[in-house]
Amino acid sequence: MSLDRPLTRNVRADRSPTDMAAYEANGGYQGLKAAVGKLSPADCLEILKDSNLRGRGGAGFPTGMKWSFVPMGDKCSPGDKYLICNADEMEPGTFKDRLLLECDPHQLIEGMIVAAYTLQANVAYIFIRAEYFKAAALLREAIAACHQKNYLGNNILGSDYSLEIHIHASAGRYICGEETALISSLEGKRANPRAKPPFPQVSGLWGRPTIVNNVETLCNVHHIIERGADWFKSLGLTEDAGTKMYGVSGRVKRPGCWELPMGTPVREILEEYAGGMADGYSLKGFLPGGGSTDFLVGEHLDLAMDYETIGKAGSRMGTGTMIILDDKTCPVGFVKNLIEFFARESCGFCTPCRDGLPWSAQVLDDIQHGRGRDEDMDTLARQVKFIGAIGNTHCALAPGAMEPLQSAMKYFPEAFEQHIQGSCRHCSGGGH
Ligand code: L3W
Repeated sequence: MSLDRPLTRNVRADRSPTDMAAYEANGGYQGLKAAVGKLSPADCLEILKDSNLRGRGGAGFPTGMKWSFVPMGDKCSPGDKYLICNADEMEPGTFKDRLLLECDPHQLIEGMIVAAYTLQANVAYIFIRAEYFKAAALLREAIAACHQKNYLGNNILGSDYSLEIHIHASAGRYICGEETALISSLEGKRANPRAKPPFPQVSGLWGRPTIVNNVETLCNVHHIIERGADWFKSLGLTEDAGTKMYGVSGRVKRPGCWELPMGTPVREILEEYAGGMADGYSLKGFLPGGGSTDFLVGEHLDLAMDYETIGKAGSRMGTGTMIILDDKTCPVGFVKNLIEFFARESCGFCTPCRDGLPWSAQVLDDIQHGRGRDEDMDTLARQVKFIGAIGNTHCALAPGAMEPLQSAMKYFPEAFEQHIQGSCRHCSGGGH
């Protein structure tokens, strides 16, 4: 059976990714034409809500519900509203948005036009990771082509709706991907997260109603408006609708990224698409959706990769891009590497994150290098409990950092114990 893969249908090597004629020949900008000036923003919002689209950046918050918090009509004080595309992809092991940006920039632009129309925002931004300069150049080309066609600019296609999209390169910090830190950065301030509530939907960029959505989320929007909520729901294998960009990295035969029905089993992604474990390696565990999710293990391979199922198993689907831990890699070193990354990327605003993460990294370094003591396990357990509790920190960065640590201690306690006793099987046996 051939699969309906709306997001990657234009991913091909034989044409330029910014070729407007080729994009249109494959159904491109039909969603825009179906929506702008034809459907009311309220109708578009209803379709979106009905579709069950959930945010693809990591949290899985329902997109239509998020948009419905934006004050509209008489409820909104005069002034601008904003749409921001979060293209600051920096989650460890995550490279799905890069594929969408570099292979089909028009798709994101079309999704953003329909999203901005639904929200009645006249200004939108793409906040893009600084290193994604190739994607930024392609997006600029696509935006210029849209102006020529009057898909952007004043009175789009003769309607009374106007939109400008601007590209803003990130200053290069992981925390800029947190939506309120992103907004601070876009305003030219230090990228510190803000307290929520108020949520950006009510008070975001310059204090105005603002929607921040991930690249993959926005790429879905015009397909849904054009083809309907039932079509979108029919793409998924489970309750969570649509397709999903899944990825696998680590010691597998074919690391990569694929668009598959939402809810595809973990085993199928790993074995059929990533080709299974590389020769000489077996699976020890996996982080389902980037570096800030909890480990799952072999017993979870037959679970559906979706928000609900992976959540019930004690982790999160996150970005849907798995990082594989193999049997020859030391879990202690693996987790220390992640915690060091998060410690370095802390904004430094709150004490548990600023001081707690380097402390955790130091304890792990001691354990890894033969300076560990039995009581270090209690210290790590206390840190996991305190730093990992949402509410003890200013934002989700530090609790996210604790997820791989707490689950490594749960599933691979022997690795920590062996290190403390001076005989780690992975490290002494020529592991990594
Ligand atoms: C109104 C409420 N709105 C939540 C909205 C909120 C936001 C969205 C998700 O972090 C996670 C993080 C990373 N009223 C609301 C509400 N909202 N409650 O829903 O919010 P939230 O707070 O659940 O998550 P977040 O702060 O957006 C995202 C994890 O994803 N992650 C990281 C991914 C990183 C990338 C990247 O590099 N591009 O994707 C991976 O797992 O740890 O927990 O819009 O306003 N009551």
